[in-house]
Order: sequence, then C-alpha cells, then structure tokens
Amino acid sequence: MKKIVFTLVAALSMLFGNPACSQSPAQTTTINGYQSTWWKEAVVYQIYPRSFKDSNGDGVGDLNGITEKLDYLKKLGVDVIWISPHYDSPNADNGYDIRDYRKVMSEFGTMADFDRMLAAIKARHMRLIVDLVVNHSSDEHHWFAESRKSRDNPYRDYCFWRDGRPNPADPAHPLPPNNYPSFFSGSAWQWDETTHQFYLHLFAVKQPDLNWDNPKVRQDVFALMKFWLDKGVDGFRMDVIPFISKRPGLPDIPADQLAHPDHFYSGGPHRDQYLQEMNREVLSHYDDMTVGEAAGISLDEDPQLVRATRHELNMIFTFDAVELTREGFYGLRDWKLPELKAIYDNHWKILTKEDWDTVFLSNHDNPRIDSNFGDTSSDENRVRSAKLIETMILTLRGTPFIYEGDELAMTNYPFKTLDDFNDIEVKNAWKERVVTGQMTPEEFLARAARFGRDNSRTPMQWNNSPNAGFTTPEARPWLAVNPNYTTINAEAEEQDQNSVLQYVRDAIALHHRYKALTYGDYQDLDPLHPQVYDYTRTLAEPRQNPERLLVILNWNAKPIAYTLPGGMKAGKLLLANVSGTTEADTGTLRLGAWEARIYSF
Ligand code: ISL
Ligand code: CA
Repeated sequence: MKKIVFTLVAALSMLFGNPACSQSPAQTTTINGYQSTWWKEAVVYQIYPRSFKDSNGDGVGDLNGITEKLDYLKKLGVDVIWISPHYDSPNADNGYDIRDYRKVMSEFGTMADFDRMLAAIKARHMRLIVDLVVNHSSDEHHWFAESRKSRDNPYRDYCFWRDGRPNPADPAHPLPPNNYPSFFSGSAWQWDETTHQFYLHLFAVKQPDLNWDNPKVRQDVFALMKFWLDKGVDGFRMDVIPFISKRPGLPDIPADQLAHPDHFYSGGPHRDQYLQEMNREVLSHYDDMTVGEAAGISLDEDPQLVRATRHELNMIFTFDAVELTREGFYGLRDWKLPELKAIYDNHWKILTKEDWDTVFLSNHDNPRIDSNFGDTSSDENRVRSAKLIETMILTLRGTPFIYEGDELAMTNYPFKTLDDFNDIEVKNAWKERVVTGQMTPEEFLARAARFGRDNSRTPMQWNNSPNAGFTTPEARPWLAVNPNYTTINAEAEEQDQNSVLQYVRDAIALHHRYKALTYGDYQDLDPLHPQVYDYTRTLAEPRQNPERLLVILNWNAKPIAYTLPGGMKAGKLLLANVSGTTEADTGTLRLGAWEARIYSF
C-alpha cells in the first residue's frame, strides 16, 4: 500500500512538475542542482522567550506564553521557531550562561511546559530548534564548580586553567596568562583564589569556556544534544560555535588583531574535526537542521563549514551584512547600498550547490531591524522601509530568519540613562569606558541607544493595553516596553490591511509559493546603483512552468524613475509595499519612497 501511494505521488509530481513532494531525507530530490530539504524551504522565526509573552504575570516571558501565541505564528506562516536559551541559568547573560542543560529555566516554566509547547508546535506542523550554548557554560554548572575545587579534580580539564604571568609591580597579584580580551570588556582571564590560577572566559566572568580538546567534554555535549533531539526538537542554533577549538598553547593574539579577536578565536585547528565528530555521533542520526553562529568567520575563508559533503553544519550566520552599519564600539558607519549588494553577490559567488546560506539582518544581539537599516524618521517611512527589508530577506538566496517584532516593525527603545539598560555588555562597557573617563556619559549613552542589544529585547507589543499585552497591566516587565506600543502592536496591525504584519504574511506566502525564491539562481542586475537594489531569482525547472521573479527595492526615501538595465521589462506585479501600485510590463518604473515590488517576468 505504502509503495502504491509513493508511486502515485511520484507520478503526480512528474505530471504537475512539483519535484519537492516530500520532506524526509530519504526521499529528497534535486531542484536546480540543490538537494531539496525542509530547512532550505523554511522561514525561521526567532523568539527571545524572556520578551515574547508572559503567561503568569511575573513580568518575564515564558514557555506557556509562547504556546499561547503559536496560532499567531502559524498565521504568519513561519515553519521553524528558534528559541533563545530556555535552560536553567543564573542569567548573567540572559540564559547564554547555562547551569543545567537538561533543565528548563524556572522563570520560563517546567519541562512539562516545554513538552506541551513542543507538542503544540508539532500539532501545527511547525518545527522547533533550540539554542546550543556549549563554547561555555555558567560558572554555576557542576562541571565548572568541580573544576574550580582543586588542581587535581577529575573535572579540572573541563575548563582552561593557567598560571598567571609574574607581576613585578605587585608580585602577590600575577598578570593574566595572555592578552585575550573578553567580549564583555576586560581580560578573558579571571583569577581564582581557590587554586591560585586563572580560568578562561571569552564572554562574562560567569561564562567559563569549555575545553573541547578534552574528549569527555565532547561526549557530555553530544549526550545533552541527544537528550533534546530525542525529545523531538528539530535541531540547533549553535552559539559562537567556531570558538570551540582553541589555539594550541593559547598564544597571545597578534597586536593588529586585538581589535577584532573573534577572527582569532574562530580559527582553532580542530574546529572542523570537532564539528564532524558531532555530526557523525549525533546529527547524522536525526532529520535535523543546524545553524552555527559563525562569529569571526567569513565565507570567503571558510565555506567548508556549510559544505554538505563535509558534514559539519547546514548553515551559518555570518556578520558581514548585519554589521555593515557599525564600526568600533557601537559606532555608526556611513554605509552605502552597493556594499550591501556586494555582500550578497559575494555569497552567491562563493557558495556552491553543496552549500546553503542564511539571510538575516537582526537578532537578539542587534538593534531593531528598521532602526538599523531602514528609516524611522516618519511613520510612513518606518512602515515602508520595514516592508522593503522583509521583501529582501524573503527573496534573497538562503533560509530567511525573522526576529520577533520585525513583522510589526518594532523600533529601537528611547534609552536615556544607564539604568534603562539590563544587558551585561552595556553595563561592563560603561565601567570600562565611562568610569575610566575614556568616553563621556552622553557619548556612551548615544552609542548604546543606537546599537545596544536591549533594543531588540524589549517586550513584544501585542496590543495597546498597559504593558502592551506582554504581561498583566499590574506587572513590572523585566525590561521596559517601548512607549510606541500604543500604535505599533500586533492587534492594531491585524486590523490594518496595509500593516507591516499583513505584508510580511503575504511575503512569506509568496516565498513558499515560488520555489525560485528558495532554489532559483540569483542575479544582481545593477550592482553599483547607489539607490536601487534589483535582482532576479529564476528557476528553469519544471520546464513547462519556469519561474522568473524580479525584485526591485528603492532603498531610499527619495522617489526615483528607474530604468531596468538591458532593455528588460518588469512583467506581472506579484507584490508591492505601496498600495495602489499598478505599474507592470514596463521598462521604466516610478518608484516611491522605500518602494519594494516583486514581479514575475
Ligand atoms: O564576535 C562577535 C561578532 O563577530 C560577537 O558579536 C559575538 O558573535 C557575539 O557576541 C556572540 O553572541 C552570542 O554569544 C554570547 C551571547 O551573549 C549572545 O547573546 C549570543 O548571541 C555569549 O553566549
Ligand atoms: Ca512569566
């Protein structure tokens, strides 16, 4: 019976030219030279659980809150949900410091709540990936607690312990073993009185790095991965995964690389070997997806991380695009549109049919997408530019990632004082820069308000009731709600036919309707044009019904009459972010402020 059904499906798919008839790996087909898989076709939505929805009025988002909102996500059209860490944690870095990898953070609920959430996600035919944070743990994890006890503790080698260097000026206080800086200010080494040695923490003092050169560490990590996969999660987003292999002997970082240590930290000699081992022992046994946060990695140098034949990761996040707007410490960079195009053109050039990419311009570590890349100078421009950016994210080659609130065009928070912030990155940087007199408080606050990570962590704006429907009106949210919730919120956008929310739904539906947006070829039509980004996504197969899509983005508030290169004509209009647009079948387009259109030609 099974065989007959399968043959029937195969025959039908030949007839109707839909080769992607199945999602399981055993029955994959090839489209335009790409092996088709569910995670290539998926739209991913990132949830920061602390800020998504509070179900019990304690001011902290939780798993039951996520479960309450699954119909909202289903209606949006997303396929995969990625949740930032949900594990037991003392929250020095909001869960990126894990105390127990097999326990749910008490503020977020219980394991029963997790199981209910996962079942509800699956019941809606969506999938869940969880955050795997295993470059480091919390200092309250029992591995580190043991490791710190004595130099001969069996867990000593789970972390990096080193003697200090002699300090002639103050012999009682040795200097750190090397010059590694921490991403959260100061040295990456912390002196520990118990055993009179330093331990390594590339992030906060409470985030000791795990020693992946110790096979026991790798086995323990693989076991906890299996624990979650066996529960039914569909894969992992892997936090700073290239940092797991350290340079032998932990040598100093060359002086000229100190300003960007991530590049140095990501280049350890065993990185690929450990990932391949992880793949062999764990990932290859499941139908899962993996996306590595590839801090310090550029595709030019390291395309092998995502090369299917190497069996490491499915996809990585590289930071070339999302960091285009900044330089130095939270500093604004005067970026130009051709630079952004060049990044995506370059990805297209480098990656082969064996590789896969991600497309994203936001997450929980970056400013709000529209405040960072769009135009929030007026409400009209905010709405248009947000729609334009989402159009781009959903039509470039790679799996698109949408961060919670992007679909509403939520914006940066009007931070005024240090007390408005919660993030350890900001708090530590203040000590390092302002307390020492390097930077004025005003300068610091202006920079942190523009780029601080808390911008994206303010609560989701569900409606216009006090606290935006994130929590009860009486509760005190863990981070203040953006005051613009009275107009920017999901309920209001649900009522408004021209809202960003409705548009993103349409754009996601279009992404699913046209396989060319997943597997099609990409061509940038006008790489050097300073204002318009236009490109095609084309799929020659199935031959009787080829898909040829044209995306045109006026990345500016200035209207423009734009003539398509090479005598090309825009064909049939499929989607436009300005209502009333009818222009079609023409070679010259009159594009309004931040206008985005998708044609089939
Ligand atoms: O190296 C960087 C950029 O190239 C850093 O921005 C780095 O990628 C980033 O700080 C790492 O972020 C991740 O790990 C941190 C955590 O605070 C972040 O929230 C997480 O996304 C430590 O776990
Ligand atoms: Ca709660």
